Amino acid sequence: MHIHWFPGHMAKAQRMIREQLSLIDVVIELLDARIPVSSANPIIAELIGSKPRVVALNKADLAEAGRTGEWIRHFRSQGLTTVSLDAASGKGTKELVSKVEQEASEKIAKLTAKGIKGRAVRAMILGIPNVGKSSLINRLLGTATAKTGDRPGVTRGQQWLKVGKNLELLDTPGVLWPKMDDQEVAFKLAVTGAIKDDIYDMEKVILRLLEILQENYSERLRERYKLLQAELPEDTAELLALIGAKRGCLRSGGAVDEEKARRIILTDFRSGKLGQFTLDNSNMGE
Ligand SMILES: Nc1nc2c(ncn2[C@@H]2O[C@H](COP(=O)(O)OP(=O)(O)OP(=O)(O)O)[C@@H](O)[C@H]2O)c(=O)[nH]1
Ligand SMILES: [Mg+2]
Repeated sequence: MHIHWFPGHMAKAQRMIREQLSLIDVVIELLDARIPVSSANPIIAELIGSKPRVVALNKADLAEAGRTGEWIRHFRSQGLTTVSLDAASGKGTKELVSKVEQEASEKIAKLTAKGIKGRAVRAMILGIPNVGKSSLINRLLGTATAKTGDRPGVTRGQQWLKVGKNLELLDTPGVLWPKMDDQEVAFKLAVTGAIKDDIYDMEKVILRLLEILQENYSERLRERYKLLQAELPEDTAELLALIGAKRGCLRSGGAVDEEKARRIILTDFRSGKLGQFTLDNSNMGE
C-alpha cells in the first residue's frame, strides 16, 4: 500500500498553524487512543517546538482501556502532560481543561506581572484529520458551533472560539505528513479513518485488518459474524468471502459482493461493533 499525497489545503493549513503559533499559550495535541504513536504527526511536533503542550488520547471509548492506561503512563514518563478523552461524550474534558490551564499558568503569571490582567488562555487544537478536534470544541462550548463529520477533511479554515471567560480555542484543519514511508502506519491511519476512503487501497487495508482480527481477536470475529466453524479460514480472502456470505452480501447469481463485505467490516471496526482496539503497542518507538 503506498500513500503519497499532500493535498494543497494541508500545506496551507500547516502555514496557517505556523503563523498563529506565536499567539498561542498552549497546544492541545489530539492523538487517536487506538494508535497513539501512528497518529502523532512529526510535522506537528516540529511546529510546536518547545510550546507548552497537553496530549489528549481521544476516542478512548474505542480503544482498549487498559492499554490506554499504559500509554498514558508511557507518555507521562517522558514528561508529557497526557489525558484520556472521549470528545464525543465529553468524558475527560474537565481534566483536559484543568491541565491546559496548568500548562498556561506560567505565561499568565508573567502577563499579570506586566500588568495585563484577566487575559484568557489561548490554546490551539492540533491533530490528524478526523481525530475529533472540532468535536472537542463543541463539547467545550456546549453547542455545535464547529462543523464535524465522520470523515477526514471537514474543517478547512481556522476559527477562534471562546470557552467561558478563561479560555480561547483555535480549531484547525487536520494535517497529515507528506510522505508516509511506514506502510503499517499508513494502514493504521486508513483503517481508523484519518485518510479519505477513496485514496487508499481498501482491498489491502481490509485484508490486513482481517489478518490482525484473525490473529488476536478471532473470538470477536466469530461472535459478530456468527462464524460457527471450528477453524476460521487462514486465508484472509476466504475469510472475507465467508463474512460476506454470512452477512448476505451477494450479487445476483450468488457470488459474494466483496466490496460490500469490506465496507461492513470497516464500519463495524470504526464504530466499535467489533469491540475496542488499540493497534499500537506501548513499546513502539522506544
Ligand atoms: N467514538 C468517538 N467518536 C468521536 C470522538 N471524538 C470525535 N468522534 C467522531 O469522529 C468524527 C470526526 O470528528 P471531528 O470533530 O469532525 O474531527 P476533526 O478532527 O475536527 O476532523 P477534521 O476537521 O476533518 O480534521 C465525528 O464523527 C465525531 O463524532 C470520540 O471521542 N469517540
Ligand atoms: Mg474539524
